[in-house]
Amino acid sequence: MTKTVIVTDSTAYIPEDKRASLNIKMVPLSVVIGNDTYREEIDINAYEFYDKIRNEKALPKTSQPSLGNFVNTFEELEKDYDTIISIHLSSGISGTLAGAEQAGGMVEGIDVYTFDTEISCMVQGFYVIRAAEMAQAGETPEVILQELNKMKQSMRAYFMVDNLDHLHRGGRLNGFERVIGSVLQVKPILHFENKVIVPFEKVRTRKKAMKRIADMLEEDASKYDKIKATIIHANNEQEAIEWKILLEAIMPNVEFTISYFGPVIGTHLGEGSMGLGWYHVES
Ligand code: MYR
Repeated sequence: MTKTVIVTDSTAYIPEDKRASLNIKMVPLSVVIGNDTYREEIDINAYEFYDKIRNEKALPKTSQPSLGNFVNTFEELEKDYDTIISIHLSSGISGTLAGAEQAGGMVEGIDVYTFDTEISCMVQGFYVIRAAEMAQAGETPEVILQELNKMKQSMRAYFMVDNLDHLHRGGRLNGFERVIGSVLQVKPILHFENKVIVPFEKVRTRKKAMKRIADMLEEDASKYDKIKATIIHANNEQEAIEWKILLEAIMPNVEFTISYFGPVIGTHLGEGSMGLGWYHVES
C-alpha cells in the first residue's frame, strides 16, 4: 500500500491539534516586522501579530518558505513515506507552490505531487483536511488528487477589506485603480480569478457586501444537500460569531466553521477583513 503524507503551508491556518490528528505537515511562511522575521503559527500567532503591528511604525512584509525548508521537510518525510501531496496557496499570489515544486524535483526516493488551491486560508484548508483524511484511509495519491480537482469545481470564496491600501502596497490586487477605493469609500467584494485577486462587485457598504456574499451562499445552499462553509476574520472574531449565528439560522444544510486571516495574509488584507468560503460536499 502506498504511504502518502500531506504537506501544506501555514496560510491554510489549520489549528495545530487538527494538523497533529490528521498527520498534516506544515511549512511556514514568514512576516518581517522591522528587523525581525517571524515564522507564522510558530513564532507568532494571529492575535500577537495584529497587536504588534498596531504599535509599529514599520509596515510588515511577507516571505515565502525558503527552498531549503521544503527540501529538509521532504527529505525527512522520505524516511517514512512513498508519496507527498504538497498543497499550497495560489501560485498567482506567492512563490510558495513553485518552491515546493522545485524541492520535489531535488529530493530522491519519494514522489512529490503539488496542488495549487488557487486560493488560501481555511478554503485551502478544506482541500488539505480532505486530502489528509483520504491519505489516512489509505487512498492512492491519484484518487486523492482526483477528489481535490472535483472539490475545486464547487469551491467559492469572497472577501472584503476595510482598506485597499494593504493589497495595493503588496501588489496583490488586480483590475482596480487605487484612487477608486480610497476616494469613493467603495467596499469592493473581492475574489480569485485565474489565481489572482480581482474585484467581484463594487458595493458601497460593508453591510451590503456581507449581505451579497450571504445571498450567493444561500443560492448554492438551495441547490445542494450539504455544504461546508468557513467564515474568515482578521481579528474580528465577535463579528464572525454573530454572522455565523445569522447564517446558520437560515441555512440548516450548511456546516459553518470560523477561521482566521493569520499574520501573512493579514499583512496583505489588514485588520477587520472578512471572508466566506464554501464548497459542496458530495454524500
Ligand atoms: C508571500 O510573501 O509569498 C505571501 C504572499 C501572500 C499574499 C496574500 C494576498 C491576500 C490573499 C487573500 C486570501 C483570501 C482567501 C479567502
